[in-house]
Amino acid sequence: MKKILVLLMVISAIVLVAEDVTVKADTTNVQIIEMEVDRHGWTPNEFTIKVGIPVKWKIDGKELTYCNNAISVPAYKLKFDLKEGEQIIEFTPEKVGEIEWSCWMDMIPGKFIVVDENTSKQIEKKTTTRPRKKSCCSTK
Ligand SMILES: [Cu+2]
Repeated sequence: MKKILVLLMVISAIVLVAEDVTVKADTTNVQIIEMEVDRHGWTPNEFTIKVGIPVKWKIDGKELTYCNNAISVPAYKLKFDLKEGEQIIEFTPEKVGEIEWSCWMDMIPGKFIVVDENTSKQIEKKTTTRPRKKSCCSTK
């Protein structure tokens, strides 16, 4: 009898844990990406994100210049000023594909690669980045 009780407790504990995990997955349905900004540009400057899931874009402004002090993401109609220290920009990618963005003057490029979770395994992760134009932010 005791054994059965223990077994029941173990089973219910497992069920509880399993439920807890499900709830967590639902409430933390957000993807966080982190980026640093200095006079050389963005680090990293390319992010793979999942379609349909809200993104929190944590930006750490370490060294702002005339050039890198604002970011424009035309595809998302997003344009915002950067400030020293941390800030969080939120958006939700609605479509799969490559989203190119840059500093406000279109000099320092960055990219989001938006993937479908179900097909993301088939997409090769690119390690190459677009060449950076030197004229803009390396004067300091
Ligand atoms: Cu610029």
